[in-house]
Amino acid sequence: MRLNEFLNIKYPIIQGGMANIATGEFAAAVSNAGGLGLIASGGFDAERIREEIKICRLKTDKPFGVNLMLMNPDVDNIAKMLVEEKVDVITTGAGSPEKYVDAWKEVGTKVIPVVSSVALAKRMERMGVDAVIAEGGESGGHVGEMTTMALVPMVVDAVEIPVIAAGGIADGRQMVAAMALGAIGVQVGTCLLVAEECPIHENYKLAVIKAKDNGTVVTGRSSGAPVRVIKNNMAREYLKLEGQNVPREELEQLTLGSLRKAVIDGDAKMGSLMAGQVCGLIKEIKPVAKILEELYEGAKEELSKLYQASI
Ligand code: TUI
Repeated sequence: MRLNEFLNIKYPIIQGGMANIATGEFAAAVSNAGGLGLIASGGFDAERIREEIKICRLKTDKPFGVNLMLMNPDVDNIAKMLVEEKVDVITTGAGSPEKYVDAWKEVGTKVIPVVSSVALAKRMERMGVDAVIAEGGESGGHVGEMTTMALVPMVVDAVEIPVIAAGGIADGRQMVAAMALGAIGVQVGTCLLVAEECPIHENYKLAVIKAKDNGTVVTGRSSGAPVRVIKNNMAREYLKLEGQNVPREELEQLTLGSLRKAVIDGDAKMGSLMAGQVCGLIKEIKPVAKILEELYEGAKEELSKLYQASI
């Protein structure tokens, strides 16, 4: 079964969480364009997310979801609020949703955690989740160690539930590759940063377009809070702080605080511009509908080329 049938959407494409970026309005734009839009919870409290869910429901009649960032200080309240709101889908990131899965499943929500290892994927399957998103370290934001190319087929072999691929996917070639690895669909984030509807400062979008193949870096590897961002003064400063025994929580706050600086103020030098390695493939700002259509149609075209060429 393909992800679009599984979620009752047009394209087998889920939007990534994108803390401080993916509002209800943006998630609705993604869902209206045929993907699964997600409201991000990183940086928001439970009541703010409830408001965003309301906005999303006003702006779309298509399925949408919420991404629960498990390091959010208000995580317990958000998890409880999500039981009340009965959203279509909950994806989770940056931790294990163990405590909450049963309550969400009971109200009919599809639960799809992001995992960065085979062991986590198996643990999630035992918990009774509906699918997992196997996310490679090419992605933006909080990252694991494995690459998408290595992780996805290992997770596909290790679990019976459907697997969605994420990390390093921005065009049709990469989408076909993800399906060839056994994924039923993909999750994308970086290519949506440059959507016209994406509510980030234009400087952030321009930095994504300007970044080349080596334009991102992972900060926080040594302190246990690895986050991929566009290389700038902030990233260099963070890397320096890491060597000075600054507590993990403080570094996380620094990252989230400076994420807002990038998203709202457009501070491309001192803001934390979370983005994946695929930045180098992204060339222009476009409507979200065009980004999703080109990704899907591009994948179909690449697949037929592969079929004709054989190997
Ligand atoms: O969550 C993400 N990406 C994110 S979250 C985020 S907000 C943030 N801001 C500042 C500091 C940190 C985060 C930005 N980007 N991706 C999904 C993901 N989840 N990747 C890896 C994991 C993961 C890691 C550990 C999932 C589960 C896990 O479990 C640990 C355990 O054993 O409980």
